[in-house]
Amino acid sequence: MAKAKAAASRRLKTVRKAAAKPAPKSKQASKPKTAVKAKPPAPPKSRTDRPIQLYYWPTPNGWKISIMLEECALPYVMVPVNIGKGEQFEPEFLAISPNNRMPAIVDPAGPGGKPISVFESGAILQYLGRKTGKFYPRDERARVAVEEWLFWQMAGLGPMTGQANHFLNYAREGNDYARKRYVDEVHRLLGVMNKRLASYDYLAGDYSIADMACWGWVIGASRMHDIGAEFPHVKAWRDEIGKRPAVERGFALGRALREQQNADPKAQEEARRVLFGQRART
Ligand SMILES: N[C@@H](CCC(=O)N[C@@H](CS)C(=O)NCC(=O)O)C(=O)O
Repeated sequence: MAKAKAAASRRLKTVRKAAAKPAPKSKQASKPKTAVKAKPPAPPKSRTDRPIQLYYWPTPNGWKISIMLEECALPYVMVPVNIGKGEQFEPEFLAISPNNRMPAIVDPAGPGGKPISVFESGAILQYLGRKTGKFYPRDERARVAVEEWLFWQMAGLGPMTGQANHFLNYAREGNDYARKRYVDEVHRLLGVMNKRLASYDYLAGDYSIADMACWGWVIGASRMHDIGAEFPHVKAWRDEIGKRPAVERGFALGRALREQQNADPKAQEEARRVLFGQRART
């Protein structure tokens, strides 16, 4: 894992160097003064030569992007960011994700063929959707529908389920009010989703980045509420999406890393110290 990270960090440095110093045009155009035997031009690099780097840990926010990359069959390499060990605070990572949160990506073949980094899972999904033309329609009405449900996830379902999980699993003592507030809010949101899915197969009509954004969070919310009994349309949607081969692969990415950490009480203790009680760092 450390090796993969070091290699990715080297790649990132190279990528930045290339981005910072484009070859001057005059140099690109210059011709050798003396006649030399012309070499055949190098073949154009295939997309697999320049995979997207996915900075990732297996959580609902990370799965959104591994699922989208799998759905689009985009070549990528996963760079583990062990958030339980504080790797999200490493300067190399903060340079691409200043909020010290994963996921983030570096696409060496960004706009104009130059590298670009993107943080925030919603922005990454939109970027990949625009790049590939998949799961993010161009038609304005269809796009607005996707964005409504994408932002609904980013501002509602994700944060509320995250808070509910915190108070259910990590801060039980004396927090009845907070626990009820967030668990209720997740219940309300599942109700909104259930109504929508009673009339539509997917949140925005067709399967889209909005569904990919919500799916992992519904997996988490399913541990809080009996969705089979109360929200049958959400359950049917969850189960159907879960059977998609790309979703299975994206969901499985890095699972062993997390299981390893969960099985180690010392690592869990360290993760709590790193993840909870964060304040601004100078
Ligand atoms: N709004 C961000 C949230 C990302 C986020 O909260 N990631 C968590 C894991 S799910 C993380 O990196 N936590 C590290 C930390 O708390 O220091 C996004 O959607 O990308």
